[in-house]
Amino acid sequence: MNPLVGVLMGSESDMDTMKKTMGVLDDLGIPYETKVMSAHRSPDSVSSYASEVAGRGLKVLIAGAGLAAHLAGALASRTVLPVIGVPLDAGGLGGLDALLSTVQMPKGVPVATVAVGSHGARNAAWLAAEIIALTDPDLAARLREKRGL
Ligand code: RP5
Repeated sequence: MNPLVGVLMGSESDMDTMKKTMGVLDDLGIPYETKVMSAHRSPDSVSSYASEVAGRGLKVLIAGAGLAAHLAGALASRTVLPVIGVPLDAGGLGGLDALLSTVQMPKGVPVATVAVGSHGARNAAWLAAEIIALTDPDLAARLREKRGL
């Protein structure tokens, strides 16, 4: 199936946490693709990915990064797809550095920012599912069933 969600992360070292995102997407039956790219170490890859991804039919991007976490914002600067940012605790400031870097976007370029770490990683997938469910009644029904609503 063609991916509906892009799960991006700034480093291979983010993989363990971002696997929580993938686990929820797997449970919900939502196809996704995953890539490692960095706003700082591979900015050209981030720019070209964000520019072409909507044209391939993806609906939502989820970006996890730690430290000066600019991946979600850099993606959002190049697409009008919804971007969900997952701030990660890469050491030092307990993830507060990544939280502020991800959430404090200027007007007109939103990043929907979830909690630091594994709770946020899981919720990013739930939120992406809720966005996709706006136009997918079967998925909306699955979400209601899993949430007991
Ligand atoms: C960020 O720097 C990444 O998202 C990661 O959380 C952090 C550390 O990256 P590595 O030095 O482990 O590659 O860009």
